[in-house]
Amino acid sequence: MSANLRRCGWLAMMVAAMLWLTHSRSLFPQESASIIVVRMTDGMKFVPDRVTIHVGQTVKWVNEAEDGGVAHTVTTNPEKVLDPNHVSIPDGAQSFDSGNINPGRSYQYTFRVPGLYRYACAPHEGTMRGEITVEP
Ligand SMILES: [Cu+2]
Repeated sequence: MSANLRRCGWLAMMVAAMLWLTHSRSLFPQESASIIVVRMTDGMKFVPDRVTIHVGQTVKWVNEAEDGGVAHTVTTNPEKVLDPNHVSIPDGAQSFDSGNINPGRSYQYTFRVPGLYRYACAPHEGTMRGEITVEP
């Protein structure tokens, strides 16, 4: 085999590899694109507290407190909060409740039913509330 042919084969392999890379990225869109992060801060807030997503997208709540900090929850369950008017879910959806999310931990939920979700952190519902609008 001549040196030219060998170089040609190497080039073809490089082109194939690059094509595969660009193609596979479009076949498997990066997960981060569909996961929205909401921080749970030491200031007892959800940041951002209003998020708009589409059906099938996932919201991940992250407790950014250091070790020894407070636990938070994410709940749409009216039985988990003092004031049931602080939470609501659209018709056809099921309520969810994270339970305690300790410092450094997270909780995620994938929204399948469109509509407005109003949620709260049960221990801090006075200041810690948020909304997720899920578009079809
Ligand atoms: Cu909290």
